[in-house]
Amino acid sequence: MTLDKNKHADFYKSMLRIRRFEETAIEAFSAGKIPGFIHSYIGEEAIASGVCGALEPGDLITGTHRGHGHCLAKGMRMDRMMAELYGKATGYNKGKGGSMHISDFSCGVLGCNGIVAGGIGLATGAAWGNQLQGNSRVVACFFGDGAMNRGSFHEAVNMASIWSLPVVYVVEANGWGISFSTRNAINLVDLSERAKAYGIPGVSVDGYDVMAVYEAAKAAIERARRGEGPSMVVCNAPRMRGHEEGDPQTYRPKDDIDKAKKNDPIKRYSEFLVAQSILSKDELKAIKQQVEEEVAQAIKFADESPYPNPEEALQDLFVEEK
Ligand SMILES: Cc1ncc(C[n+]2csc(CCOP(=O)(O)OP(=O)(O)O)c2C)c(N)n1
Repeated sequence: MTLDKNKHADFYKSMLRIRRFEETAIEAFSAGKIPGFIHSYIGEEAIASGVCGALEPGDLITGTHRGHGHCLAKGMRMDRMMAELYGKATGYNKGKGGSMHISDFSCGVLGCNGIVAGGIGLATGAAWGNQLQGNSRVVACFFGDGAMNRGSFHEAVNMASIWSLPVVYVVEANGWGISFSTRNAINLVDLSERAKAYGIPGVSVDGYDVMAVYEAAKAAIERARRGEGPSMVVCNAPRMRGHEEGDPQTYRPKDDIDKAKKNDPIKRYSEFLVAQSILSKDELKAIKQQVEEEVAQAIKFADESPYPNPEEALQDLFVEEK
């Protein structure tokens, strides 16, 4: 697939935005500015960037507990994202969602989710809603390889298949569910083989390769938009960091971590862009500069924003009784 230069620049910028957001959030977390947990998306940037790069603005996504990258790739603002992580009133969810529960319906982000596989039912329901409304929206549903073993995965994917729902199941196969290796949890080398059991197309791609992800996602999204039903795209992207910040990964061989880091998807992609004369080193530098400015502004915004008033603690949590 040949892509134009602007698309490559968009992919590079999207991946870098996610990487720099995560690195900066980790620093802020270590400095005690962010409560709770950080499950970083470092190493998985090509997945959200490739999939969201194939979606239309009106399409929908569901994220996971590792969801900052999903939100950024779908077009959410970095400053309000960072403020949400800080628990500030200016955050997307007024600081009440935090790192794992960010949503922005105006961007088509139906929500990240602290419940493993929690988004699969929501995405499938949203796809059913799209079908009933007769609109052409597609839902991309991100989840980890660990989530594939939950019952809701089976129920939702089966339902999407029999009703030909417009949803793409994107498996972020980083090889681990916390400290439990996927190899010990699923007796398959190629996880996309599971798709066969539901009678839907399944494909496995290199999840470090944004172009491969884009190509596979595009085919699946177009199929869904034509009304031909769901697909599964498994993106293999060995986890580059711990499950969460602070995880010492003592359960994992060191060379496994080193191998993942050596393959860094952003480094690989930038080397490819320069070697193929698609973007020059100066053009990459200019994109980096834009991202650095956005990150600096996001941190300043989060630092300077107020915390929500305690009196607002119970607002927006429950549906009002009529
Ligand atoms: C229903 C449920 N069970 C257990 C947990 C605890 N938990 C949080 S993340 C996680 C592992 C998830 O692995 P995977 O789906 O592969 O996503 P990854 O963290 O690798 O991105 C578990 C078991 C949870 N949050 N929700």
